Amino acid sequence: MIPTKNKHIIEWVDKIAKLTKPDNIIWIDGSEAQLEELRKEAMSTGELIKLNEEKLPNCYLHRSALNDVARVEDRTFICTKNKEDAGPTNNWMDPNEMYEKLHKLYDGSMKGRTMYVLPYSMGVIGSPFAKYGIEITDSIYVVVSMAIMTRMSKDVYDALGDSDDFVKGLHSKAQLDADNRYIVHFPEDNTIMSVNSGYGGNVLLGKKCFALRIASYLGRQENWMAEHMLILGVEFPDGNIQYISAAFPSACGKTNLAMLIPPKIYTEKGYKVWCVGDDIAWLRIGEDGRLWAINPENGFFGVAPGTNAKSNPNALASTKSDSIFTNVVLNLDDNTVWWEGLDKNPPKNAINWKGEKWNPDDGEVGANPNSRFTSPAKNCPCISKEFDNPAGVPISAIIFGGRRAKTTPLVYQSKDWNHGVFVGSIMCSETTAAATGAVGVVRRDPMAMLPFCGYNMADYWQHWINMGNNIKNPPKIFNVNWFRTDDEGNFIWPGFGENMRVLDWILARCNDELDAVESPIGYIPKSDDIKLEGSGVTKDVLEELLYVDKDLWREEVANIKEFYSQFGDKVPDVLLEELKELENGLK
Ligand code: GTP
Ligand code: SPV
Ligand code: MN
Repeated sequence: MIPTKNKHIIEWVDKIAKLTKPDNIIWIDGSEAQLEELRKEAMSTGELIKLNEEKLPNCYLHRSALNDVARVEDRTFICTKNKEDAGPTNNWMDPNEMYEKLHKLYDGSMKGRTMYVLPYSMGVIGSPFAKYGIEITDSIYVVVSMAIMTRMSKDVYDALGDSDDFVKGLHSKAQLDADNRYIVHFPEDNTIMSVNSGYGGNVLLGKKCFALRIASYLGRQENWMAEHMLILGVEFPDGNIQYISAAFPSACGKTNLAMLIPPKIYTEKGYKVWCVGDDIAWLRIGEDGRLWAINPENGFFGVAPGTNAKSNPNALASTKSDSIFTNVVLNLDDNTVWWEGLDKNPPKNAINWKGEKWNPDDGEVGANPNSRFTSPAKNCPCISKEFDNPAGVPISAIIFGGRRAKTTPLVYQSKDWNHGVFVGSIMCSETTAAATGAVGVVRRDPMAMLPFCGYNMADYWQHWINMGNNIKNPPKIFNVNWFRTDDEGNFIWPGFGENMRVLDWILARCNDELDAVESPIGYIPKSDDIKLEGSGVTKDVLEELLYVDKDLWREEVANIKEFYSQFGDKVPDVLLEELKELENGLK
């Protein structure tokens, strides 16, 4: 039975069914009974492998195709009528041409398969922040993952009523043909089309495709922001909680920071950190003139390698039930999972992410470097009590950050909002396994949104500036870098829980409790103001971490000019002035 009378949904599903020609259509209602039936079916085909019910209740392993393990940025498109609206950093094709091309790929792509229609909400259903989506897919993995990652429920139909204000997402695995893999956004039509992939970021359409690419486009029109940001709350000993959001590129530490456990010198005093979100923030100006944020997601799609009881115990705990693991090692002895960096005891009797017998002594990794866990946010021991608050949380500080061996200091503060936008616009980071292509290449990744901005990046900067003009009490903006290395390539800063020491300084600055040193790039901490007790970091090392090398920054300026130049005269004047000021300061 069709669970909605919304004619926009019914007509669209009908049209897609005629195109893709499934044997069968199942309308997903979000009920546990229906999900359990689908999991059973997926187990019978090997799409899901049931794990040890005692150790990992209701957990499953999934392996994606060998050539399909990460986002495909070179095959991701923003199709607006005008090419300029997509901008020089997005792939673009004329929408009509793209629709035609895609229709050929979807034609009959679900023959012999079942088509699932799933209603979901990004944000709490009914909240002023919430946006709704319908995803059509031929993958059970997508259905059961979306059930964790979003608020997937037939209640969305009630919330929508007769409205056509929902994002249409069409996904078909088709033949998983890498040469015809496309992840396409039509922001002017509220439509996403994904074909020939089965990997998370390409197919869980509520996440990057909707909550960032389409949502950033909507945010510009509706005066809000969709950002690649974690959200966390720092609770002070007196019980007061202040919230921070932070944008780091993929696999650069958002999940880890969002769930950090502070060092002893803080926990002893009663400090705690609460996680509101680990990947995406939607931000709106509140009636009180502050910026308020929600996490539109309902789960974590986290990087497995490196996650362990020491680096991120909260993430690890989140994976202990009701989770799906993708492309990790299967331990055949007890039917559990393993990945590099989990512990020092790789299983001897095991299957690697490729589905082959694997011996840890052979020198090859067992888990894919971009292997992931999909876990309900509710599982996280430090999930914020505001997680489901439809109003969100007020943001005191915004942090930008990247993976940078040199140049960028451990932390610095921008001079004001516009300078903060400049700091975000010049973000630079090494590429990681989260996307296909070379790893470790330094590239500009403004606001960690290079692969996720659904329109012209220069217009996006202008939108940030416009937002700032309308926020009476804006967050302070900072930049961090946990990844400075010594000459041997070792990380100098201990990172993870120790990052609390930097958050402490950041909030002290927000609360006007500390002075700072002015430098050409912004305010740098006085080295006495970062608490080092128990960190193993000496004051000398801290000073090295905070050092601004003017020669390197002069090279940086030259590179920023080149980066900006591709946007022509669209680069906001405000940013050009900030760039000039930086250049002058370095003379
Ligand atoms: P996406 O889910 O791809 O958006 O990634 P993310 O930004 O959430 O990154 P995540 O927290 O999963 O961390 C990615 C990798 O960086 C993991 O291997 C972590 O162990 C490592 N990492 C995270 N925080 C730190 C840190 O403070 N220092 C160091 N050295 N490594 C870190
Ligand atoms: C990222 O790559 O930033 C992720 C994982 O968070 S994915 O959902 O694949 O985009
Ligand atoms: Mn991410």
